[in-house]
Amino acid sequence: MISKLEHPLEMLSTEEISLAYEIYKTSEGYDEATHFSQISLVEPSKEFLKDFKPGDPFEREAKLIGRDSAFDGGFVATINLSNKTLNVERVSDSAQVQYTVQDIFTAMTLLKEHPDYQAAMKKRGITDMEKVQIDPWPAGGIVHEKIKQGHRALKGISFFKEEAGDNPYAKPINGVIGHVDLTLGEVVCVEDHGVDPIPDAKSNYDAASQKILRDEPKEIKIAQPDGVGFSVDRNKISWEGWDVRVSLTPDEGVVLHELSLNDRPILFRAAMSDMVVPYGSADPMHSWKAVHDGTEYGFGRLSNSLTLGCDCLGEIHYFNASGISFDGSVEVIENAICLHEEDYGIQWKHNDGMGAPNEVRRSRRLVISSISTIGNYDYGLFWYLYLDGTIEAEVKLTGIVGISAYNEEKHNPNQDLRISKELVSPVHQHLFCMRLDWNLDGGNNQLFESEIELMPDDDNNSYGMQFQSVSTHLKTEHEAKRDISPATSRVWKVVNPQKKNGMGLPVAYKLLPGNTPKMLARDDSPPAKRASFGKHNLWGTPFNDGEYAAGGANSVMHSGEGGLEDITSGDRDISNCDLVTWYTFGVTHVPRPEDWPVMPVEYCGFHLIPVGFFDENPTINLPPNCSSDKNK
Ligand SMILES: [Cu+2]
Repeated sequence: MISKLEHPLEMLSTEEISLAYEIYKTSEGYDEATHFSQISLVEPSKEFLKDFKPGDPFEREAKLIGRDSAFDGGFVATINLSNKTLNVERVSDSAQVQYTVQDIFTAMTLLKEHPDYQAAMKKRGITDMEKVQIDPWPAGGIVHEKIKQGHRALKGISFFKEEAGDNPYAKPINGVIGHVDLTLGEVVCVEDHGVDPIPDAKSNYDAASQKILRDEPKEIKIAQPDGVGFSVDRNKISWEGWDVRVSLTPDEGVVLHELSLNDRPILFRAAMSDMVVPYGSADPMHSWKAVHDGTEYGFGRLSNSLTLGCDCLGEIHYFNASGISFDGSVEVIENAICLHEEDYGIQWKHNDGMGAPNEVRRSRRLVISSISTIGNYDYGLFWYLYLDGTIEAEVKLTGIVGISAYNEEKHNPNQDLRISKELVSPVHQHLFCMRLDWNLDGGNNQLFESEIELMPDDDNNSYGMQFQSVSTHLKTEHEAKRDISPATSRVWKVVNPQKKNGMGLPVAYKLLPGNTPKMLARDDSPPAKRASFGKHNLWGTPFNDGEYAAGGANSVMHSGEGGLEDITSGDRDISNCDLVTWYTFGVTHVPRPEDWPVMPVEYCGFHLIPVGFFDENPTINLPPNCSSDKNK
């Protein structure tokens, strides 16, 4: 019996996940080797959702993904939870479904039991396998010669963990890479690039391991004695005119649905489609790395249970999210999404010295966030909604950088940066691709590029100091492949040509890029093929159901077909359409000593800002109370 749901975009409940598993167990393909990667809601069509009214009937469907004993890429089952039917599609052997937790443990166990691996450890003085931590990494992209086409694989690198609780990354075991064929259930090769000494220093990051702790800082208390400013109805949030529905999907993490302001739609759906972390080092422990953390391991699937006062501070509302474990049991991530309000300094101010009033208003923002831990790295995904109509997406990068024991003869100091006396960390990038499905003020949208150009020298511009803002309509998918240009103040505008503001001009939102690279690897390199979304910062496509995956569906062992480069290969018309923009942003990480033993948060992201969406400053009507007024 499924509890009553009120909206078709509510997250899958634990009961629905159990039911999906029960239905799948009756399918022909289900066997003793069946392991699940993930489960997600099949979201109803855009038309259905746009017409949906409270009380309308709706069906629920789940997509259940996993692998079994068949020698292909696994299965994708669509399960109708309302009428209990299912449809199973097999993934061809050119790709594999997402890694399961079982895959990870299988790789660790097989390697530790393998004589070649044990011999490689012994060469380094390690005989106690309990003290070895193996990190399995995706084996796609640069596939080892012993892994056959159509096989699922992982590459294991190792760390020496002297005592339980130690930071294993302080003691990387250089040289050894174990290749595990998960389809065969075998170790097919243990590469050994030579022995380097294992570092001595421990470099633990917990408080008890620090020689001196700072004095406890004075408490900052965030209290909202009158209650919070937002309201939550199941997974719908309302705040200061904003309405948005949130969910957490296994690949994307937090998803914003049907985002509107003052009942004017802005985004139909916004989510992180994929991400990639290409490494730039020649060190054999890293030279092959370009993991799609979001889709190979699951950005949402690996979300943390957030803690009050630590992960999130203030008056918090949490949303739980549920998924499936490899064995079919339900996994609940308690407090997976954090919702709260933050004071954000001043919204606007003017101090008039000539008799007009002195006025200042405070800003605040609504924060919707989650944090995912993928191996050594931790990523926060933060969405902020502001009082002035601004939407901000921010990724917070923290956790522990990739590591090798320093070897002066082997390491190029410009590729492998010294972060401690004994350790180097390779240069690498983190590139995130945010898919923004627009519904700006309802109806079709257009995409423009705006930037600044100098006016020509003439009698009107004799000092050569005049410039103007010029806009170019990006009419096709190829025209919309664009890169940032901070020197010309380049932004992109999404426009609704049918909806005019009080000046008779079409309403718009601009995408304001942050400082961001694009992919540095050569265009025909394995990472660039697999993560083609990294080749440009901006992409635009006409909405087409099924086009969600910037790196192609089922990215494990995949060479990249079906990603954004393929999606846009037909150069479709986007001149006036149901517009989707894809924005790739991130950081090129040149590790520094301050990143060790754990990285202080580094930030990247972008803003979406109204441009003529309103007729005046939409916060002019904020009441003038300052917090000190309340204390009088
Ligand atoms: Cu990094």
